Amino acid sequence: MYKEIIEQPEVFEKILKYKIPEIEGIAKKIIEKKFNAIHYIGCGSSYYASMMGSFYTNQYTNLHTTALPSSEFILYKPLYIKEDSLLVFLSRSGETTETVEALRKANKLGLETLAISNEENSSLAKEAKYFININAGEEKSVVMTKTFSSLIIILQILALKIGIFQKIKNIEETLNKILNLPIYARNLIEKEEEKIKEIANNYSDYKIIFLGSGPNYPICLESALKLRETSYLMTEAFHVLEFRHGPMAEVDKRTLLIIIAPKGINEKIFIDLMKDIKNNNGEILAITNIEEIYNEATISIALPEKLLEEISPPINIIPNQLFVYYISIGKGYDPDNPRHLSRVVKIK
Ligand code: F1P
Repeated sequence: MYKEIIEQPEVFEKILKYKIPEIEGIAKKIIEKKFNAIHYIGCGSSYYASMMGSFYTNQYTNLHTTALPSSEFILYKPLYIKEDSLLVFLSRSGETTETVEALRKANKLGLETLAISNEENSSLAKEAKYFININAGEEKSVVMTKTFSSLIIILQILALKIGIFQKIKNIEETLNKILNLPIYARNLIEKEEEKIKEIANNYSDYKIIFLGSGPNYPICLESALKLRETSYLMTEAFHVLEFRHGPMAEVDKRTLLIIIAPKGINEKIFIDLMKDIKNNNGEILAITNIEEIYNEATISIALPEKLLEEISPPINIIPNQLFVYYISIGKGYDPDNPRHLSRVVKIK
């Protein structure tokens, strides 16, 4: 896991250097086929990646879109998913039982399918009509790190390319900003890793809750899943303002709220909430490049100065991956091989 977290800058670099034409080719096909909707489907981290795919599709295209766990698609296929929909199946392994079954169900129904996986010889890759290889390199750890961040970069580029073909205004510039992700990832790891390790040691016995908005909400869910997988801790993730609608009652002096706050967010909403959390004796770890938020938090991790919300998710996940890694190590666990979990979840 550690090696895979640390090598993300190089992996991002390779993806951005080699994969954009392939992604554009798929976007072109999606336009030619005149789909009205794209539905993203996956399990676990790949389901959270589906939520990201759906978010970007909402932001950059005029296609209808949803994200579904694979099992829900199998058990309760929504009526709105029909011939004018493209179904996108996401999976690191390409072999997760529910995702493969969901793909087979879609094929049986005569629906159009695209698989995005890190395994080009997997069932998903072979059985879907279209395929994009994540090409993140081998990921040995049971828990997903570099494959997840690489997958969400691909999903953002795919949605952008579709939107550009659809002549959606003011989105072309975002592609150029994405090209800076490797530098941002490298800077963050170099500058903040030691501090993250120290914070993990200090807060490993706290109740930990992740908060974020927009594209960073699935990042909070993914961060919470990483913490559960590697340290067996109960944790939660919420949309920023949803936290006031009940969960606030849980806050006490042993609660750490991890708030993802890159430039571009609604700062006032975040700062007001942070003040309320502090009044309720909670502690706050801000992952931010906004000075006021950095100073308002109990403790902060600095995001690269120019990083904006829109392209920030693959960067924001990195401090949380390191944080949960160091908590797990500190507790004497093996984060690469969580108990009760296998690399590929297969159900008989
Ligand atoms: C999905 C998944 C991961 C989880 C673990 C087991 O796998 O549930 O999210 O961390 O590795 O598998 P996949 O379908 O993306 O291979």
